[in-house]
Amino acid sequence: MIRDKLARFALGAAAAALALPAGADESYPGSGWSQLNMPRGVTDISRKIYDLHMTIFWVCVGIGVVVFGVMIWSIVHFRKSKGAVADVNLVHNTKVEVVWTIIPCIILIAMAVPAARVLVEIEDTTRSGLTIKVTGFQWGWQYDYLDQGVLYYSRLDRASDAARQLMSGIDVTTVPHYLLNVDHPLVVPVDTKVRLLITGADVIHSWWVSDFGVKKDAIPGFINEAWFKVDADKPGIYRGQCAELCGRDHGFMPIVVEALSKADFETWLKKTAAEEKQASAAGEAAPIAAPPPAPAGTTAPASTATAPASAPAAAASG
Ligand SMILES: [Cu+2]
Repeated sequence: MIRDKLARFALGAAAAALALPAGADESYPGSGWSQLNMPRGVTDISRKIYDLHMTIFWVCVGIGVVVFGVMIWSIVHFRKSKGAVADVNLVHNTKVEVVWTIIPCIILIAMAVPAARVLVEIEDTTRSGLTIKVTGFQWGWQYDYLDQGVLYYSRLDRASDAARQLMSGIDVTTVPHYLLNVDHPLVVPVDTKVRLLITGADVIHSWWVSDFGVKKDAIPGFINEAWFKVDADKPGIYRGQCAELCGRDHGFMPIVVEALSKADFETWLKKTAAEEKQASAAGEAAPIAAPPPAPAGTTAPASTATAPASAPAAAASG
């Protein structure tokens, strides 16, 4: 019975994977078989990381084929039934030992050189055009455009939040981008080096958008740096998630980044800054800067109740 069910599930999954060629769904560029691998992404760094990953993957495949090939060939050819007798005198062979030390050393150095080059580039946050402070909290993100006076929260969108509640009765397949959508995405310009200053307000989170090749821990008391520069011809919406188990609602704090053309970004920035200024002059929190409300239909535990209070405090001190 269970075996039947499993077989049907496996068949269904295989059929689904085959039916979905890469890029079938605009919103999920990595559908189908390509989901088994990391994406090439939309930044220069993400492509370098991908190429490095593939180079080292094929080196590993080559080593695997050679090592297992020799092993299997030896087992088959020198088996007891063929009259093979163990050589009990061979305990040491300097030549072989030198070879099997030098060859792996050369392979390791050959892999370390390009890897180090990409790592250095990943860490180089100099000459950025825009700096945004990213604060992870239980359970959402706060984006602070340090030089532009724009600050707001980004949380799981209301439709996903309503559908995820126990016995909500909502078919989650009808919710667009279920659990991968937010109310206010991070908005950035394309073709601009965006530097992120990443920290945490309560526990450790991790800001991860694989299309940018960025995954950085958000640690309370520390500022981690990361950067990305979206290709000039790739404005669009990119999705990610918190990648550090951070508590009860870890699975419900997605990341959405909207990459706009430079002109559109300037328009958005001016409009948002003006809205926030107006709201603070009127003595009220700007609609998109309001602290996140407790999720509807849940009894908030102590940690949820303190999260909105600690997040603005962290912002004020930053
Ligand atoms: Cu988190």
